[in-house]
Amino acid sequence: MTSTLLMLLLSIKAQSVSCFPSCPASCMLCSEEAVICQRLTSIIAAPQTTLVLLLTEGSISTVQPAALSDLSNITVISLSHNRISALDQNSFRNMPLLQTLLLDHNWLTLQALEGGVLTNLPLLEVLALGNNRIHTINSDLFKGTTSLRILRLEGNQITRLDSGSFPLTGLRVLESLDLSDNFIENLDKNSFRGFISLKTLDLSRNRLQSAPQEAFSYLTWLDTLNLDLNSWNCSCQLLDLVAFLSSFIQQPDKTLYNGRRMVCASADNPAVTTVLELTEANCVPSNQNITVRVDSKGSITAQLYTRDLAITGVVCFAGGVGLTLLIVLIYNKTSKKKKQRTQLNREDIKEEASSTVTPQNRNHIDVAEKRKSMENTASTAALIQQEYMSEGGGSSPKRKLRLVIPEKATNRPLTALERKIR
Ligand SMILES: *[C@@H]1O[C@H](CO)[C@@H](O)[C@H](O)[C@H]1NC(C)=O
Ligand SMILES: *[C@@H]1O[C@H](CO)[C@@H](O)[C@H](O)[C@H]1NC(C)=O
Ligand SMILES: CC(=O)N[C@H]1CO[C@H](CO)[C@@H](O)[C@@H]1O
Repeated sequence: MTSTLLMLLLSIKAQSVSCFPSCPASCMLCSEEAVICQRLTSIIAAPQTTLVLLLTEGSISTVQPAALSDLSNITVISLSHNRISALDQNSFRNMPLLQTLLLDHNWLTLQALEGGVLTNLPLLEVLALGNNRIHTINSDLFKGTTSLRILRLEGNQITRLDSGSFPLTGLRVLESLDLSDNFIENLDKNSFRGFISLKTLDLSRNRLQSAPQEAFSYLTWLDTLNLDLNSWNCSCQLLDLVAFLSSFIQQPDKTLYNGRRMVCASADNPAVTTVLELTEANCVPSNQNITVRVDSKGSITAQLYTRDLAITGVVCFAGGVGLTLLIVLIYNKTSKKKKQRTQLNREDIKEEASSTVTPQNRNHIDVAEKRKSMENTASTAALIQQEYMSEGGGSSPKRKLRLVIPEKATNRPLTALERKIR
């Protein structure tokens, strides 16, 4: 019974690997047309008749020139999720029917792809190079892949795309380009110039602060665009792009991924938080509030200067020591009261402001405080003048002086003016 079962199992196993003398245990399928294996350390010899070869999730590190050279009818190759860092110029030669080549999740660099690895694949439609270690691309890589419809380069380390990154004429039927999750900071207005059939473009999760609208605006067939999760600097220089995106989003057959919620990483005007909020009117903060602050600052200095001048003038004019001292005392009294009042006001304002601490609010508060102190200063000056006028230079000041001085004597150090008077 047990031996029968064993024989049955063996025969099933033998059948599944029948025409394949060396099908490893980790293979799910080894047939004349398809080989599907995982966890391999190197590429195994597949039958010449193979159409589909999937050797994924292993530790394959290189594709030797001879490894796949007999597979003249092959249409699909996937070597995804391995550790391939080296390719040979002839790794994918003699594959005139290859339509899909998946090399994503490997250790490929620009150096591995240079030298014409992909140059002789006239029917290749799908090329996946995502999640490798590619930091630069140039148009030479795609010289021989004129049938490419889908190109995936997501999850690499590409930092910039200029006019020479992709061929101008070689990718005329490309419909989908995935460049998401790279480090792209710079786009040239001609970066995608050759993509006259492009429908889908993904540039999300990059580091774009801005982009020329021409990079997208001539892509006539573009219907799906993703620019989300970049470092958009929502200042005036982004206005052209915003204008393009606003009209793009309004067309019923076009999709801007996450359109109205695309977040600004920085903005000259902190009130602008999403890219499509940006307008000519709000791309810089209004100058009005800044002007008010600068003006009031200037006038406060002027006011202080005028006050000092007025006091000096009054003092000089009065001449008499007693009268001068009286004025000083009156002034001190009122300014002390004023100080208390201002302090109270300031505390009120602080309490009001404590919940809202935007820079604009702070500006408003500054202006309010300054205006109040200006008013106080003005009223003090008026008071001094009034006192002086009502005294009329009479004889009473001396009496007042005697009465007042003992009361007022405190530990407070004398002001320069007081010292001078004494
Ligand atoms: C490739 O396919 C053609 C047409 O189906 C067939 O005649 C030929 O034998 C195949 N070549 C190999 C090596 O299997
Ligand atoms: C954003 O752009 C403006 C205007 O070009 C520039 O002054 C500002 O420094 C930029 N901000 C950042 C964070 O790069
Ligand atoms: C850009 C900005 O914050 N402008 C403010 C200037 O101050 C007025 C009120 O004085 C506000 O209404 C504006 O929003």
